[in-house]
Parts: sequence; structure tokens; C-alpha cells
Amino acid sequence: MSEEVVITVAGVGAEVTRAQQPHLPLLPEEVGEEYRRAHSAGAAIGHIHGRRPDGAPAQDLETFRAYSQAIRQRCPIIQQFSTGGAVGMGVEERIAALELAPEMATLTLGTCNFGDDVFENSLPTIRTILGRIRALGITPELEIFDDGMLATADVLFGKGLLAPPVHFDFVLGVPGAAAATPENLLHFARSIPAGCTWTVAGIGRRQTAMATMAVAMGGHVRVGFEDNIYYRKGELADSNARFVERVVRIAREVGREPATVEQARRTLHLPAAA
Ligand code: KMH
Ligand code: ZN
Repeated sequence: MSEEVVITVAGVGAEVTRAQQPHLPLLPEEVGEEYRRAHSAGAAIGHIHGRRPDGAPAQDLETFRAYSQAIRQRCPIIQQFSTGGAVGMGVEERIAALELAPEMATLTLGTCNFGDDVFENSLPTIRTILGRIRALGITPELEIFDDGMLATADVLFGKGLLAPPVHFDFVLGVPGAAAATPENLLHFARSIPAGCTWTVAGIGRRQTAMATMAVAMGGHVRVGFEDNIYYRKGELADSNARFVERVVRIAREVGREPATVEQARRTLHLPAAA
């Protein structure tokens, strides 16, 4: 079991609005400050979506350049760009910002319902995104929303398009995909090849329960406004860092420390920083 817990902050997302969460960062300086605070609290990876100043989701190069620079000026957190974007975006729109060659990028391994919408990730879409990730020397994180996506991972391993060890993120609790239950988390964690690592992103009120399980199981944790806006029932969180602080407290109670950026790179088999 990995001793350190790699904590990812997903602080922006594509769906949550300022009306729902007044502390949602949108401008580059706001995003930079939010990720700096989350890094100081113990986050090693920053999962990044782009937004326009009015909150509309945006996956363009300039938005990501501004966010990336604002974060890098303030902290050395590992930058992980979303290639999921928002539902309804075309694949080229979703991956435009990868030209900036972040250390990591997400890759969702299948289509699923997403509330009233459909999050489209056909095999051609997956191959296009993976091809761009590979061409740019980026490390993928495999996003698994339901069981069929694990089967697709096996297909990609079988074809040699991916090779272990890779890092998975189990996104549990999206309406329309796998529920955030202990049974599902156990099943997912047992289903990946030996040597691979995993994070859980519990959606909504299941975030802390899933995080606590992951800490006990030797996995890693994602928190943040993308997945959950409430610190507890009826109480909005006042920052993403607040969620990170809670994971750090839980981890320390069971003898694990939050991974530093360098420890996270080693745990997730990322190339060392230049
Ligand atoms: N916004 C969701 C539809 C990712 O970042 O790679 C997809 C998503 C996945 O957030
Ligand atoms: Zn995302």
C-alpha cells in the first residue's frame, strides 16, 4: 500500500455554477489562488477545466494558458487538464488545450448518462484523445464512471494502446453511472491490473465516505467543487482547500500523509520534473 495519499483538487469543473457555489473560481487569478490554497493544504494534483468569466465552460487554449500560468506562478501542483470538458462539446474542442503539454490529462473510457445529458466517449473519441495525449508526451489518468469502462480499459491494454502501470480515477455517484457505494469501489479497485494506482472521486454527499474508504484501502482521493459543493449537509464549503484539509485529517488518523508533488510523481509513475 502506498503510504502517502495523493490528493487531487478538482476545483472548477464544467457544470457547477456561481449561483450554486459563490466561491467557485472563474478568473485566472481566482483559479490560481484557489489551487495555491489547495496545494498548501495538501493537494498534489490540480484537475483543471476552463471557464469564461461568465462561467460558460471553455476548453480553448487561451483559457487554459491563462489558468495554467496563474497556477504555476503560485504553486508547483501537478496540472491535469480535463479532456472531458462539458457534455455536448466536440472531441477537437475538448482536446484543444493539450497543445500546452500539461503533465497529465484525463481520458474517459466510455459513454454514460450524465444527469439528463449523455457524456459521449465512443471508441473513436477515446482513440483520438489517447492519440493526442501520447503524441504530446502527456500522462493519462483513466476516468472510470461505470463497469463497462473497465472492460474498455482491458480492450486498450489488450491492443497495446495502453500498458500498465497506469493511474485510474473512479468517478462514483454521477446520476446515470455507477453509484458511490463501498461495493462498487471494492469491485473497481480489484478490477485493475497489478501495479496500477487509483483515485476515487465521490460525487455529492458521498464524497467524504468514498474518500475515507480510499484512504483505508491504500487508494488516493479527489475532492473539490467539480464533484461536491457542500462541506456537510446544508453548509456550502467556503473553499476547495477545506475539502483537502479534511482528507488530510482523515489520512493522518490512519497513519498516512498527503503526498508531496514529488511523491505523487513517483507514486503515479510520472516523469520527474524538468
Ligand atoms: N464534465 C464532465 C461531463 C473529465 O474532466 O475528464 C466530464 C468530466 C471528465 O469532467
Ligand atoms: Zn473533470
